[in-house]
Amino acid sequence: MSRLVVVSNRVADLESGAQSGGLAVAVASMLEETGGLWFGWDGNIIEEETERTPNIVRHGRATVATIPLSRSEYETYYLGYSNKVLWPSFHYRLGLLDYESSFNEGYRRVNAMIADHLATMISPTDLVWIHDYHLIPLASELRKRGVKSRIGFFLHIPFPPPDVVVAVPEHAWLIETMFAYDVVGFQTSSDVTNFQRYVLEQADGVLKAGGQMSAFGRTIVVRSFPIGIDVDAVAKMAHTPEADASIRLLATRTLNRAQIIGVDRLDYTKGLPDRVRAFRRLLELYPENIKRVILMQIAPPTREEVAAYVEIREELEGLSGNINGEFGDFDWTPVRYIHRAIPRDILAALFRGSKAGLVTPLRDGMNLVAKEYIAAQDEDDPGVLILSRFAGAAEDLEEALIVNPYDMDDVATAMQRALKMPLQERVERHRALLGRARAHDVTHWREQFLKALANAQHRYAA
Ligand code: ADQ
Repeated sequence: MSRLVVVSNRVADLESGAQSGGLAVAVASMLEETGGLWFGWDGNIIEEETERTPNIVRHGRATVATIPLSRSEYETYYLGYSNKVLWPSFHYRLGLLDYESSFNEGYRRVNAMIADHLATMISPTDLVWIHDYHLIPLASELRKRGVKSRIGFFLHIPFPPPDVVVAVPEHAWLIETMFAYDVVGFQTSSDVTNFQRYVLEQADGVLKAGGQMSAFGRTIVVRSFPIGIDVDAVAKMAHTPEADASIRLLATRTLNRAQIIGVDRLDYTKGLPDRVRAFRRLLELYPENIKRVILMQIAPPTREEVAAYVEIREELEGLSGNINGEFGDFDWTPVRYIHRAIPRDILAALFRGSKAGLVTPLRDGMNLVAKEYIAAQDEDDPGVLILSRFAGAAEDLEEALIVNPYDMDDVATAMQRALKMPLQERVERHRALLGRARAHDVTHWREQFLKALANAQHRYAA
């Protein structure tokens, strides 16, 4: 069997199990099962750009190799091109795009540096799986260094329509590098369509049978592979005696008020201010909820060195404070906002103890929180998932209450409907959603991708 080599910007700490990003959760569970090599940045920043050798640690069946970034690499590759250019624009937020040419230079340099290290660690029979927008050109750098293994790429964030992509500085170069892969995977069929349209319209490409595309003299497989979660692991965490105790305690502390929960990195793509505004609208349109409902928003900090993230935090805190000041009372705080990461088992218990899960991103590749909320529910008395039509998850999770996160009244009405929904309807919707979360779980995602990669025509074979 081929060895699996996974490359992602960050690697999770397999020892402590502390991982808050969706990608880290998915990759960690995969490597613990199959073994192999995981290569990425260790999260450290060194002041001088010196020669580095990867730090290699074995953890069970997995080997984890990490390197630090220099200050300038961090600022140009990570904060710059990845998070001030690709992240906003691929989430359709061109207004937040902030470009300097040094960003693209740093992005190229770091991908080349990673390829220098990795090329010596890869053998031709390895299956190499590269993840996400930080590392799009990595395969082309590896090919320049003679790597002939099968290499696949999975984009965890959306791929926008060509009209948006062409606004990305260096897009022509960037998209051409994607043709150095054997398989390019996206979260949803609309991401695939957007990519195909770009290649047809901007690169004179050709769409072929079996999801293949040709351009730049190369043919690659392009498909969607919707990512999922480990459903049983979340369900188990939500149903331990400790979880039961946490839920009872929560009910006592909140005087049995209905809780609506949101859990998201504090990112401007997640629609948090709009969500809080919609909660205010719920209280205005349906005042019977005053003193009866709580919005619990858990939003750990992320990328705080990018100005847009500081602004979104201030906006969210201002809005939550306003509602609490205006509607709250000595015995009721309408919005409870927690700005830190929470252990995954507590999160699962909180999901189970909440009447509704509010997942309303303005744009999201998939959104694993939606699937975790479903997995954590009591099958006999489940809560209701309210899901943005702009989350990749909405393509599959049809039985959720699908909303437009830009329309406060729409979201407020869905919250009211969720709070009032009869048991039978909740059970039926939940059963269907759980079936979907199971059918498209993390194992299915991984197996489908690796099967496509193993079966891809080996065009680089010596
Ligand atoms: P993210 O943008 O990080 O992921 P998401 O898919 O929701 O978004 O995953 C977040 C993960 O972090 C979930 O597993 C969640 O439980 C966890 N998490 C969030 N807040 C937490 C907290 N306070 N404490 C502990 N854990 C917390 C990116 C893309 C998504 C895509 C995933 C996977 O942006 O669209 O679904 O990758 O591909």
